[in-house]
Amino acid sequence: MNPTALRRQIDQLAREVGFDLVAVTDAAEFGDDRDAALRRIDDNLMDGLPWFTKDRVRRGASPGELLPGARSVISLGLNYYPAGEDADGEDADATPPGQGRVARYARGRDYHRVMKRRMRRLVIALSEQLGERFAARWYVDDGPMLDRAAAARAGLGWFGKNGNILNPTYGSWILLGQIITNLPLAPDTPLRKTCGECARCIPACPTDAIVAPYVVDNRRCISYLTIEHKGVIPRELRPALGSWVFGCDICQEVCPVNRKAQATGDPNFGRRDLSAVDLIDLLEITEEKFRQRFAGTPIMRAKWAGMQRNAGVALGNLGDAAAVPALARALRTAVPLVRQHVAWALGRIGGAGAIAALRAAESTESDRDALSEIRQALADAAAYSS
Ligand code: B12
Ligand code: SF4
Ligand code: SF4
Repeated sequence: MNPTALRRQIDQLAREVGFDLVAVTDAAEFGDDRDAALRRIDDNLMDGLPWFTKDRVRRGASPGELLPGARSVISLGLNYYPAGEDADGEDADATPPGQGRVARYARGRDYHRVMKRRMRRLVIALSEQLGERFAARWYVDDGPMLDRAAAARAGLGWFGKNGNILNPTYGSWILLGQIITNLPLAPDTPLRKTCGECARCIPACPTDAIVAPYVVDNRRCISYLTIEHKGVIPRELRPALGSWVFGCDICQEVCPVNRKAQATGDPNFGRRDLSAVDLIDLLEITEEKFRQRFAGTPIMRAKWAGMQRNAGVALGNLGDAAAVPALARALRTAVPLVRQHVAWALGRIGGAGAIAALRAAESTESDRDALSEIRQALADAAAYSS
């Protein structure tokens, strides 16, 4: 098959198995991206992700090391923008009171599984059509490759100043993956588009995590804090989390390129029951019910206690006294990590009920860190009410 026909075949098969975007780059090293990622590690901006090592970056930047004989990288994009949403700026997803927000990519099935299955089908279908086997390895997110770097060089989109890859049709609401192969494919050219003068996403970030254009400080990003981070959320960052309980979409919601985003027709994404989650239910959910409710979704990654912790912080931020009885119950019964955050929430809400719950817990709390949070929360509550 000649290279043009082969390329057309790949485009068609990729769409048949369920991808929205396909672009190709060669298998040369991603030298500039490797260096940028190594610098990011040196600057401590990837702290908190112990698996994101220099060795991993070096290996991932070199397709030939991941697949001996690699000639091409097929970059694939999957649109996950939920149907039924008005893609018109920040108000696209007004969350009802008492509800926590879940990032759009997580409102459905775990995309790693969805995309890897499709990539496998694509490789099998292609080898059937070619009548021969070829070498291929595929990665989605959890592999060592820099997924965005591959997408940018293949021309699937351009790097936005919020770090995300933007596509002219789908904006940044796309998940990325790539197939490295020994097939010699004609590469596409990178897009010439840029963000231009726009910089809206940078001041919009509530935790100031976008420390410079294209540079996100992992430790400040709400996505890290609510999903990957398993410990205590720094007190000074908690107010900025707002009602996000899993991930964060703010730097994408404010992006003008995303105004034109098209909704996906893919039933794996856009579960309405996950767009807003009742915070008190989430705080009080049992581990068994948590597993039943969120099985197969990315939310499982934050784990039961992580999501209870996040619910506690979000309830503190909402500041509604109606949450005090549930927070007080959690202060007596939840695991220490959650007790720490619900103590903070009670301190923020304040009032007689919250103070009484904190005082009662102060005399029985056995965990040193939780006790310290309870005492700080009592001081906070006193300061707010004076
Ligand atoms: C670690 C990680 C995170 C971390 C750290 C984020 C980060 N900025 O690196 C955390 C947990 C915070 C995170 C958050 C999110 N993530 Co994430 N994450 C990853 C992961 C696993 C690695 C990213 C990585 O290598 N970072 C290292 C840095 C160095 O890479 P980079 O940020 O892309 O930086 C490049 C640019 O800065 C560029 N560059 C440097 N200087 C300059 C200068 C100019 C002028 C230009 C143009 C470019 C440029 O070079 C760097 C290297 O290529 C990838 C999957 C993968 N294997 O690649 C997913 C991935 C990046 N995440 C993804 C998503 C969806 C998200 C969230 C939107 C989820 C959410 N809604 O909560 C947020 C977005 C946060 C943000 N604004 O970036 C998608 C992005 C899809 C897209 N359209 O871009 C990916 C690709 C997963 C996937 N396979 O789809 N993520
Ligand atoms: S995902 Fe949220 S916290 Fe992270 S950089 Fe974007 S706006 Fe900031
Ligand atoms: S908000 Fe503006 S600067 Fe940020 S990614 Fe979108 S276009 Fe680029």
